[in-house]
Amino acid sequence: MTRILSGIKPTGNLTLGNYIGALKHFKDFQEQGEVFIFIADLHALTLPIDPEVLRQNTRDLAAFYLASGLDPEKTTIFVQSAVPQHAELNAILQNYLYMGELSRMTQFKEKSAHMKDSAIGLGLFAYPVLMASDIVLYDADIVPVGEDQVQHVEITRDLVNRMNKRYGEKTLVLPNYKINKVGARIMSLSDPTVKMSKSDPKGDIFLKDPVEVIRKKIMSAVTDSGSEIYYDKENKPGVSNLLTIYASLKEISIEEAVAHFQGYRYGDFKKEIAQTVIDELEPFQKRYQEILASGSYLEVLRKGAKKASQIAEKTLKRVQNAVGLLDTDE
Ligand code: ATP
Ligand code: LTN
Repeated sequence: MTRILSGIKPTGNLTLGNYIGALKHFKDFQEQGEVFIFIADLHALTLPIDPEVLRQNTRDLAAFYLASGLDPEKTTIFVQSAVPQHAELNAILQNYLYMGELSRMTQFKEKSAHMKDSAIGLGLFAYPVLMASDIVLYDADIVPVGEDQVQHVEITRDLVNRMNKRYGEKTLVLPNYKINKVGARIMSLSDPTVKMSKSDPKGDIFLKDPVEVIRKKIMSAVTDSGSEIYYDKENKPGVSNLLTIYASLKEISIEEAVAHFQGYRYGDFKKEIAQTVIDELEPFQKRYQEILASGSYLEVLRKGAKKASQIAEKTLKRVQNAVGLLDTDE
């Protein structure tokens, strides 16, 4: 059976970008294979974060996962740090990714650009090693992610090929990334040339924003000069971003979205986009509140970690064995 795995870092308030690029689609994979969705809390430590904030973000993300329609009977939902095999495999795999290739990672370059060397943690640099461990531990075939994470799946593939060449073809399973045709990169509403990002919020719509705040943010989104509505990422990044948001929520193509808005003025265009976002997020927020208040997510996470750990242990043993670590229980 196809294994599908993905995760989100509990680094901040989830944005509409996270929802469209990742969260919204996770549930669709439940019909296509065996799904593992986790909270990448160890990854959240790669940049400074307050302990209480991290804990609360983790609870929030668990509730968001469940509110998005993930069914714990079908999907294994868990917290990364609750499955110790992630860190154990990381300790082995860190020897097979190299300084040169890690220093070329776009995410590392972007996140460390304004930091002094003396403040950049090793975890930020070695981020792709832990991410590769997350993926290969479950023999994942498919990794659904937004565009910004493709490079990390590619370096995981390099690592898998390297390991398999050295230790035998069956050591690790080679994963493929999967990105959405529409909505893999939602841009900031105030500066549509930069990604909407939860750790660097500029013109973001947060999944927890009250609906009237969402409406205000969309109504004041940067549009472009001219008055026509068409898709042109280079020259009309603001309008193109709003069209992308609309198309991905309505699950239609960009062409269909453009056709729909023919003859609209910017004001009415934005009004309709705002209502579309609200129609999607309002019921989602209600489910999220209920789940959070009931605390039901805790049992889901406990069961998920138990199941994940059993599967992860098999892979870990296989790798320990392949690289030559002695198993004294043998
Ligand atoms: P951070 O700002 O902390 O790096 P982030 O907002 O980029 O966080 P991640 O936890 O890195 O969020 O990403 C979770 C998932 O959401 C990933 O699959 C990522 O590709 C996707 N994603 C993040 N931002 C966007 C965006 N603007 N558009 C589409 N998908 C996105
Ligand atoms: N790096 C990812 C989060 C993440 C992930 C993973 C995604 C950590 N491990 C494994 C898919 C598979 C991010 O920043 N979105």
